[in-house]
Amino acid sequence: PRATIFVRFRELSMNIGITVYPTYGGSGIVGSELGRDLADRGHNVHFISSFLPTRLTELSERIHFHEVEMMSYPLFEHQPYDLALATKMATVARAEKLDLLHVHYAIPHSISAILARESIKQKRYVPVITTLHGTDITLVGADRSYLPITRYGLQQSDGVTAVSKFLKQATIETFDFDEIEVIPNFICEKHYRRLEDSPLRTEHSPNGERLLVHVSNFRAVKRPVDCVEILAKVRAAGVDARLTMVGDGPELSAVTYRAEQLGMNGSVVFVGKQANISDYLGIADVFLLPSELESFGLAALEAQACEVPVIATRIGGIPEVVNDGESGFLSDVGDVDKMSADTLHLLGNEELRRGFGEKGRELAVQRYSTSKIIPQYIAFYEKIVKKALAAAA
Ligand code: GMT
Repeated sequence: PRATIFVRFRELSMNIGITVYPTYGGSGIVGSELGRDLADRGHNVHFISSFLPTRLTELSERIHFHEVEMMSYPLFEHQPYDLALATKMATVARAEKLDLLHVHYAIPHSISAILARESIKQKRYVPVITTLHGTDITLVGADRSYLPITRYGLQQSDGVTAVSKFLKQATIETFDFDEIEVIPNFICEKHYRRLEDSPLRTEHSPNGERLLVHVSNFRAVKRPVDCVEILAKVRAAGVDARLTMVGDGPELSAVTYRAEQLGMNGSVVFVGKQANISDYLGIADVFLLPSELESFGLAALEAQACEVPVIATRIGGIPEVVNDGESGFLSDVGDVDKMSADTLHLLGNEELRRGFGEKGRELAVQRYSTSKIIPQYIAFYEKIVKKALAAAA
């Protein structure tokens, strides 16, 4: 029998399945915030994941959560999460009459979604949209062990988006696949803004010290140790500065060790994972993002929205987000001399620093506000659902 596709009319709401890594990561944040915004616009959003995504603190009439259940069996050395996810996706797609499945991060989510789609297509064809975020292409996907299956996931998805032009180009080069629409990440400009007179600022700069902030998941690719090197050079130049580091991850012990070696212990504060990153960005003087790889650099966008100049590396998608010499300064990876000199330049000229902050907010709101980006996703959904309908007719 021919596949049946259930399409709603343009003016009606869609039933959208979203899968993310629910942990502390950019793709999880983007997928969760996209779902929340879609629900605010009247769509029904069904998150399908191993647990409730971090940023999704509340469910509502239009936001639903379906937990992937895992059967534990002694024969399995590793539990087959991908299969449990595919099963859950298929079950939810039928029960909730999903119009599409939108997965964030290719591995394994796109493969599970394709499996789910294929397993139920005689009853209902549910198009799969894959959004590429970064290491799903540049590290994990490019690794020999995952490359063929990642390519298959791209080819078999009904639609593919990437969060930056850089990532689209990287996907073309690695996978020889170019049917990709670039839809950049976004910010809610009401949530991300400068916080004047916040008690947190007094807590983190008790004696009026200048405040550097870093936010990441402390993986090696983020080079968080460079932040401590920059702080040490800034302080050695006679500027009374402190560094607040938000997040947690495998590099944390290397950072604390280096801070101790450099005698910076008293000037660095580690606050761990935080639900509200804007509380910290909103009080910063300068934001540090010395990453080795960054397909977009969501934290840099969030900092700019909070009027904070960004000191970052000239890699991946960062130059698409940060205007070098206007909203921040970019350097080569590992060039902590230049990054600290740029930080000192900004801290030494308040008018310049504030000007960079204002420019960053202007860029963030003009290019990346939810009101600009979410409609691009909705238009893409409509295009893909229509295409799938036409193919089945
Ligand atoms: O690719 C990763 O490292 C993980 C991923 C995530 O899920 O946190 O981060 C990527 O996606 C973010 C959201 O689109 C981007 O802002 C990050 O730049 C990107 N990270 C890298 O490319 C290293």
